[in-house]
Amino acid sequence: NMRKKIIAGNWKMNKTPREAIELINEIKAEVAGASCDVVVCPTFVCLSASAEALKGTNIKLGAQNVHFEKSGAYTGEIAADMLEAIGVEYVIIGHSERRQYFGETDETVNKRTIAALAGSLIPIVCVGEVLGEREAGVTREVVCSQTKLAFRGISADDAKKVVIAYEPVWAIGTGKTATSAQADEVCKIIRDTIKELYGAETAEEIRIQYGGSMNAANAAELLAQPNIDGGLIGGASLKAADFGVIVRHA
Ligand code: 3PY
Repeated sequence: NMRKKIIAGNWKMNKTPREAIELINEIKAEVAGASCDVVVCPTFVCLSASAEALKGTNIKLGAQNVHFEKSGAYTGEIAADMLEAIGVEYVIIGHSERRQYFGETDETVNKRTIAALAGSLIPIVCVGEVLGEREAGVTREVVCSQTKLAFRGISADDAKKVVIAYEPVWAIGTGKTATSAQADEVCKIIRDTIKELYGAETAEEIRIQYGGSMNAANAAELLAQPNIDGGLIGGASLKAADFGVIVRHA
């Protein structure tokens, strides 16, 4: 396929601005000349400093969330235009940690995705089943439904820009990884869902990452799967050398 791979680091709630700059300087050296898209997603308070540190590099900047309203009385929230104005190009939406701990629902994921696209940000929309759902054999139903709801009201032109991250929740921060066959199978299910919604061309173009304890040791095999177009990297994205290895495998 013609899809350009994309490796994004989800730094979660780690690093001060000073530490973010240090890590970016280490990562810069590791990923110079990468043939894939490379994105780092620090916390909101690190974004401005990170944007400065990333100038002139091949690394793009992403945020970890975005609010769906444009402005107003939403204490503590941040709008897409504000992110775009400081050099943010990507935004993670609906990460399982937000679904688990912060009341994120399929409906708010959809609203954030629409707002991100309206603000010229590329959404990285996370979907994935929890352990109980996998064990109950309903993984297909869960990810199909999450995908359909996330894309509700989004045009085919916009849909193509979206990156989907398949993150089996049982493999996040647990050290457990889906086997490459399991991961590819679900990424294929997601691609088929996009085909159902938007047709074969969009399904062929849209990029689907695997996320969930992807690391320097397992990245090569996961990234070699036909339906896996990259990775959303947790812990390993905080280690420049490991992140570099993953990027070189993409
Ligand atoms: C992980 O690998 O732990 C992730 O959550 C990536 O987003």
